[in-house]
Amino acid sequence: MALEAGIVGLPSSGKSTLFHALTRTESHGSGTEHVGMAQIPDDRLDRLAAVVGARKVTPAAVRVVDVQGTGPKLLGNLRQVDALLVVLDGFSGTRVPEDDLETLRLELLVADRDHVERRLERVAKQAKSGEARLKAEQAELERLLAHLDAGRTLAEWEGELPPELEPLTTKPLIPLVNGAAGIDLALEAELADLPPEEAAEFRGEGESALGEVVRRLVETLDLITFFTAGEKETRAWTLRRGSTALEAAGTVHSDLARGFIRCEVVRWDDLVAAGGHAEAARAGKQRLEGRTYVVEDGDVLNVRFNV
Ligand SMILES: Nc1nc2c(ncn2[C@@H]2O[C@H](COP(=O)(O)OP(=O)(O)OP(=O)(O)O)[C@@H](O)[C@H]2O)c(=O)[nH]1
Ligand SMILES: [Mg+2]
Repeated sequence: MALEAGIVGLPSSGKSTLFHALTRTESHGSGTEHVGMAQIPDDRLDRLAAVVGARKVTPAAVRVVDVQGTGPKLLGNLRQVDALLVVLDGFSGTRVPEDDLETLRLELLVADRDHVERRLERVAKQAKSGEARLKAEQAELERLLAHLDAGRTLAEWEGELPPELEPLTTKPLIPLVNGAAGIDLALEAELADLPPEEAAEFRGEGESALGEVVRRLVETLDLITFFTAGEKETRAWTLRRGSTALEAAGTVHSDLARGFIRCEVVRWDDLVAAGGHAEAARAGKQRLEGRTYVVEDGDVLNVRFNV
């Protein structure tokens, strides 16, 4: 399952424009939620693909969700995302981005408070049965509500939060000022519609502003990239830092995790320098690792499996 980022912001701040720029798909229409994939640019991938003569090249991607508007109910659609991209209007000249960020933090707080209150109502009803577990959850939710009503966030709660709660205020926030002082989303959305070569020509040397957004997202989620480099397909994958070879295998396919035997590992630059898998092996650059091996950024993995 790909990691997921939700886009939030005040009305007309440029949320759908960011969604379009990131995913190159439109976010219009009647639905309350649009989902797309944002590719993670990575120079290493093309160099690997060239060396192994890959027929297909697939970048890693993060899922992006654009919800229409704000308010507790709509923000509730974002309870399962891993991080929030906050779009702030810095282009119209009528807003103060720092103030809007504070407003948005408050909205998230209110959404979490409503969520806790609704859950408390439900659990309190069920707890009338006298079941100890429900009584305990009711008491915990009452303490949480008091904490929130004192103007504090769930991130400031000491101790464990009930796992079912899926709070918004504990998610990492990535603020983006939309405008000349930050990222010009209207321009990025236009560039996203151009063929990649033309967009690159327009940009010249500098890193794409959008690339910067994706980089911040990857950093915030603490992700690393590993590769699979085959002739049929060469592909980049993301993984939480500290994950094992077994978890990496599961990211590629559940069969690879189920039937995991061993894993050949070569660093991407060693593979490129050697000029191919066989050459890298002959040069002693390839090693065999087991399921508990902690995958490093830039590793090329070939999982040996048996199902
Ligand atoms: N000049 C300028 N206009 C922008 C920029 N970003 C967005 N806009 C315009 O602002 C308007 C709102 O942009 P959207 O991306 O639809 O904003 P939104 O946050 O999705 O709006 P809602 O979903 O209605 O809350 C559109 O007319 C955009 O063309 C920008 O960077 N510069
Ligand atoms: Mg929108």
